[in-house]
Amino acid sequence: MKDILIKEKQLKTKPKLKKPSMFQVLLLNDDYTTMDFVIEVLKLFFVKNEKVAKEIMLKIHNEGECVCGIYSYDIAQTKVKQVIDFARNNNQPLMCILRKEH
Ligand code: TYC
Repeated sequence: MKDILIKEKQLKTKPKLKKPSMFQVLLLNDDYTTMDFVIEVLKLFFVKNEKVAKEIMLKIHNEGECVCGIYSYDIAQTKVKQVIDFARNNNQPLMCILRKEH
């Protein structure tokens, strides 16, 4: 009995360490943002080289969206804000969203 009680206590006090959720940052296609602008965004905010940036831009253009990076919540949220601010300051309607990974 004593053993069982000790086991229960150990179970109850066992630290529950959950891995932090990760968040995908996606760019969405639209009809107006220029291809060159999207390539620039991918180089500036997602650290892609010219070749990879062009491939990702074309994937978004053809398929509607693409995951451009995966980060913890705070960094993902900051990326979304930085990209949207940069796009609006340059009169581009580009959309950037965050999606929780499962
Ligand atoms: N579809 C745009 C065009 O034809 C290009 C584009 C690509 C826009 C990717 C947004 O996330 C985007 N000019």
